Order: sequence, then C-alpha cells, then structure tokens
Amino acid sequence: MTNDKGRMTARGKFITFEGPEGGGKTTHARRLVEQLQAAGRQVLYTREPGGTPTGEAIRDILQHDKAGEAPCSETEVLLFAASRAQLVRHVIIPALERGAWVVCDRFADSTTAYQGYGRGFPVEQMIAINEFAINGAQPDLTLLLDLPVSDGFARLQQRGGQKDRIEREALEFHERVRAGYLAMAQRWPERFRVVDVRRPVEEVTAEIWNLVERVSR
Ligand code: T5A
Repeated sequence: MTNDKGRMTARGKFITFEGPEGGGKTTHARRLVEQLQAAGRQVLYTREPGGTPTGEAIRDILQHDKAGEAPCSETEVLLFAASRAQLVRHVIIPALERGAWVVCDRFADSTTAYQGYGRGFPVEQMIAINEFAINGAQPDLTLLLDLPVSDGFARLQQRGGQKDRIEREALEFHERVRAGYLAMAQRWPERFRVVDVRRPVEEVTAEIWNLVERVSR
C-alpha cells in the first residue's frame, strides 16, 4: 500500500468499543483517540449507527422514530446493516488503507448482541448479515466494556438526557444483550478483550491503553 506521496504505508488498526448501555464507550473511545494522537498516530473516530450522512439519517430513524413510525424488528436489522455498509466503504476502509487507525463506537457485534441475543433473531443469521455489510473489515481489537445492566443505566441517569427507543427496552432485553456480548467474547477470544468498567475512569483508561499497545506491536 502507498500513500499520496508514493511512500509505502502499513494498514492502520481497527479498534471497536462494544458493550451494554452506559458502560463508557464514548468516554473511553474519545480518550483513546487523544492518546493515539499524542503517540503520533493518525486517527479517525466514528460511531454506529451513523458516521456518514446516510448513516446519520438512518440513526434518526432508528433511535428517534424520525420516519414517523417505529421500524419493525426486521427493518431495524437491515437499517443497522445499511448504515454499517456505507460507513465501512466510505470511511473505515479508506482510512485504514491510508494508514490511519480507526476507533469506532459500536460496530457489527452490536447487531449480533442487540438484534440477535436481545431480540431473538438467529445469531448466525445476524453474523451472516454483518459479513455482507462489513466487506472483510474485521476489527483488530474489540474492547467489550462490561458492567451490570443496572449500573449502566444508573450512569446514564446521572449523565441526564432522554432514553432512546432501544434504551427503553425491558431490563430482560438488556440482560440478554450483556450475556450475548460475553458469549461472543468467549467465541472470539483472539479479537475480544473484556474490560470490567466498574472502576474509576483513569484505571479503565490505563487498562485500555495497555491492551491497545499490544495490538500495535
Ligand atoms: N444498536 C446499535 C443496536 O441495537 N444494534 C446495532 O447494530 C447498533 C450499532 C446506540 C443504540 O443502538 C443500539 C445500541 C444502543 O442502544 P448510542 O446513543 O450510540 O446508542 O449510545 P450507546 O452506544 O448505547 O452509548 P451509551 O449512551 O449507552 O453510553 P456509553 O457511550 O457507553 O457511555 P458514556 O461514555 O456516555 O458514559 C456514560 C456515563 O458514565 C460515565 C460518563 O462520564 C457518563 O456520564 N462514566 C463513568 N462513570 C464512572 N466510572 C467510569 N469508569 C465511567 N466511565 C464512564
């Protein structure tokens, strides 16, 4: 791979943050971006659903019923996948190819966790839809920020703001999501790292940095 000056560049690394609600994904993804930049890396931060004009429009439909009706569960799966397909092709793959690191706040595993384990669609079907959407762009490292569901919601309550459509789902739904994430971490141990986030922010930040440094070697 060469950059625009014709020099050889290595492909960047792709890091995703996943986990149940209120675990600190946005907080820690942004901290990681700052740390990587301070270490001299070119970094792109993005999020799902969203990250492109098409994706942000889909986000409004999915989270705030912007189309004037709630999407049915099948539509929900396909809209998350559509947002992802656009993000991968227009943003993530081009960034990795120019040697940038990509930090993404949620990615394909969210569909497996929420629509598969949470809503009850066949997990293997969700994985197949994800594969079609991501076009081979598998994360190098997935940081699963784990905490009990009730702790996550308590943090969101402290943070303030309205609950979106998915956050309003029953507690049992969110418990299945969390269990699904932990099952995925066991299934793909080479990619997943589980980070217990029931600890002060600085401690979690240090652990994440440790895990990320190992990927860059
Ligand atoms: N979804 C998404 C699907 O169903 N399928 C999919 O395929 C995809 C991609 C997205 C929603 O869409 C669903 C999942 C979600 O329901 P979103 O608005 O993007 O929703 O929000 P989430 O990704 O769910 O993020 P949350 O709003 O739940 O919060 P975060 O980002 O996990 O947490 P954050 O960083 O905002 O932190 C929450 C609070 O905790 C504090 C922070 O300061 C903040 O106040 N905090 C800590 N407090 C104490 N100790 C720590 N260690 C802390 N770390 C953070």
